[in-house]
Amino acid sequence: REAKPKLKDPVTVEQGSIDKSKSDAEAVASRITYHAEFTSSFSPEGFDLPKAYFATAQSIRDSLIINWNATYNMYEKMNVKQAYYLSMEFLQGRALLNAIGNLELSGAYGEALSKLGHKLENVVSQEPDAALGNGGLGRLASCFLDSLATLNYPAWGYGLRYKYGLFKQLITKEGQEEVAENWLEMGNPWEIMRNDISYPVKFYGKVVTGSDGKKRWIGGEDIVAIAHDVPIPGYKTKTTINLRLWSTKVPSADFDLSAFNSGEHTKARESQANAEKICYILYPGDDSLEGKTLRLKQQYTLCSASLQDIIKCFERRSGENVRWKEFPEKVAVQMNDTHPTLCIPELMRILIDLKGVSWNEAWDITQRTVAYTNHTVLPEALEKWSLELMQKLLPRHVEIIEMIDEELINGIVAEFGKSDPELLEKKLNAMRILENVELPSSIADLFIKPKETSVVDTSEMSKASDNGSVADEEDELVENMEKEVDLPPIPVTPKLVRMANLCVVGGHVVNGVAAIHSEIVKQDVFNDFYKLWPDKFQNKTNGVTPRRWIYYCNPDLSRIITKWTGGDDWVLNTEKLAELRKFADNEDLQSEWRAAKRINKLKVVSLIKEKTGYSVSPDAMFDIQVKRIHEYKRQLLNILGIVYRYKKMKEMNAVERKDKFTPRVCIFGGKAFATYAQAKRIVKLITDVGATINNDSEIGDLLKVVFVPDYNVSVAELLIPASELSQHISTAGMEASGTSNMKFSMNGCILIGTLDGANVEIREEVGEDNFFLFGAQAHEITGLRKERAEGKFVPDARFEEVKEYVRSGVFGPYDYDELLGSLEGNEGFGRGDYFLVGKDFPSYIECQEKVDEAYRDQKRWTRMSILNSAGSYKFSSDRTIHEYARDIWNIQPLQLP
Ligand code: T68
Repeated sequence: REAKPKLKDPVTVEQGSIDKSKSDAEAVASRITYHAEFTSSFSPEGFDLPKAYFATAQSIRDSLIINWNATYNMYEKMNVKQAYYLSMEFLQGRALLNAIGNLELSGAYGEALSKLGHKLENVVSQEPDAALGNGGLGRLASCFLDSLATLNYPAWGYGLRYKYGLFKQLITKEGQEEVAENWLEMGNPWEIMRNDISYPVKFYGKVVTGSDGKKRWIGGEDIVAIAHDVPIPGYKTKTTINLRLWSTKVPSADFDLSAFNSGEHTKARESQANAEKICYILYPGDDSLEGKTLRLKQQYTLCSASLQDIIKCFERRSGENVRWKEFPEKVAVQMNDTHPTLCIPELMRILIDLKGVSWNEAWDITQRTVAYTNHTVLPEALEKWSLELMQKLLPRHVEIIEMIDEELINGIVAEFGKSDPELLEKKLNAMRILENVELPSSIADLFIKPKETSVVDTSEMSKASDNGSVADEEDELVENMEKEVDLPPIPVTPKLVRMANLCVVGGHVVNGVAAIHSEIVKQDVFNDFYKLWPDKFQNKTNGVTPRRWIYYCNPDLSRIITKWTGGDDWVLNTEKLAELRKFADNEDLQSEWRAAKRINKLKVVSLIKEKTGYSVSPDAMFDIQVKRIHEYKRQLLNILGIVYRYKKMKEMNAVERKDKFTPRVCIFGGKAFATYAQAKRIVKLITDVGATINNDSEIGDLLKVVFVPDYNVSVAELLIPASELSQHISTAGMEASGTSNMKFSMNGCILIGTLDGANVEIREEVGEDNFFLFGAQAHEITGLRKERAEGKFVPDARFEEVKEYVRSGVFGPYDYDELLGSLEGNEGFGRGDYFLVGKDFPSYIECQEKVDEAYRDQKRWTRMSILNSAGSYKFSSDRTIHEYARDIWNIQPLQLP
């Protein structure tokens, strides 16, 4: 037997990069010029900013690759347990400043670039954001990678390499417009394409049983997923972990040469285009069947390619002794929400069909390997897939899911017995993975009324009459029959796969992302499961990386923190921030603190001028709400509060106005999902209100309203450090956690918010005097909605007044009936104010009056601001990652020598 090839000794940065004989800056400069000459994709003359950015990035990438290789080799050699974070989204933002800083080369790079004629900050701002995500969920994944690398945990991220990032948002007179974001247009210096790491991924086809009784999935459409590795450097450590992103193409032979030669050029490339489109964009519109199919293909591609890769790694590291039951001792798979749920049946399929593991053993391995994080309680956001579609696309997986569902049914029957059919039916309805799918007859017989689930033909009509929607359609049907029209089959309750239930059943841990959210997960969303398996449920309050979200984005504040806490170790141990508490009233700290805020505000004054044309005063309070536009996040409450403020100002004379109101710049930012009409109307209202108020000379600097277009990670890095008040005002119980609330608090911003998500814990940490609280609480919401539905709710006169004011046309001719109607009864556009904007409006505007008052006392305000930074130490993603590592993944840190 041949000896195993020896693993190479890890190469270190010192060996491979900077020439120590020269000064660091000189060495860096020569590396940059080397890349400008030899690896550049620009013409030889000149060294303008885009070229400088690429050469700088390529020079730092060399160091990252050296550390990446060393980290990889160490994991291979030590065969440690590794965690794999599977996510459809990673919202990485820019990488250059972070990489330079983490490698502790900021000084050298600054100096080198200035020798070459550029400022580091200008070079850095050339980089397009990597926006492979929508919002919080994707940004959380990126913060986690940063913490994993920094804390030396053996872990990788897996995602998809979307050709186009999240759309670019334009704000026009019509409101939001979406434009494709071609972030890879100029090339991506951060990725390493691995031509030798690719896996086949199959769709459609059929399942056959071989003579050995083994199932085989054959035929169908085959594509290939190719690995692109993005090095993720830890802060002040050599550990550089990996974000592996998959792109898709057809197997290389799949080019129809004869079609091409006979002139059918498009046809020749058809299968290639079909394969590539899987990774075109994040969340393609799914109103059409094509759109739905594409999304499911995306999810399966991520799961299948990543698991094949993880399994190959396990086999490679096991050498000749592959013991499948030890798989969970080497591998932890975290599913970031339900989008990677197909990991469960895919792992089962590979283990059973390809590796010969028995069903029971495969199920045990799968359960011990995967865990699920829930990020939402909104019922409409809990994913359900059409069983029919899934059956076509992934026939073998559906067989496996059906088996899992059947075992679950048996388990539920064993637990609750058959003596109380009503209870049993209730449990089965809530917990089954398959919805609207017949029960096995032995169980169905227990219930008097079997549920009708299939497509109804006319002969079946009488049976379906117990179902409201079917009955309505039935009337139409009869009417149509009388007209003798051709009748399409009526779709009835479609058969669905509930992905969240599959996650809860198939994983060993389910976690929520803030304390209150995890309680809702247990008591409401998955209550039946919680009662059955209480130990499966955990809380992991989110966190954000203090590197990106204070240290790099707010250098002025960072210097102050370092000075007053006696060193920069707070960047790694945020507990140190708490030491600022002792100095909250210290006048020197206070004036330094305010000066830093002012510098950051001045940057935003320029940003606003550049992006919107509006001039705003740095002396006014910067009041910010930036997040995805959603009705539950209630940007509408904020803008109606502003409208109320404006109306009151107009009713006063100049002296009264100045006396009563604190000057404010109200800043909004965020994208509305392209097909979310109501969210887009909210954007339109904000910009219309801004256009009126900002041009009202009577009001001047007392109130400005701006919508910063195309909010993304880089814009957040500018806005958050400049913020003084930030709004986290979701209907209580609806925001799972929120993470920008943590970033704002860290940067000395005071929050106005409801008792929702992580607000609850932030308020606990920073102290209730340093948080502006208003609004109904989560436990009251159901009752309030009921009251509203019964017509018992009497809206506050101020709320009626403000809606009337908008309707009067002060903010332009746009018809706001559909938007404002949603806050009213149930007639016409009325949607019964599901998000309770009307209910919370009075307490919100009263709370805003307290904000004005507090801001007038700058000493008090600065104290509150300092106490926010000081109290934010808990919300570092380092703390969160330690908890995941300890309580879910069971992985240990491993540091390079
Ligand atoms: C967010 N969820 C939560 N979802 O809204 C936020 N959903 O409270 C929380 O802080 C954050 O997750 C991190 O835990 C999302 O961002 C999505 O983006 C999403 C995307 C597709 C389908 C469903």
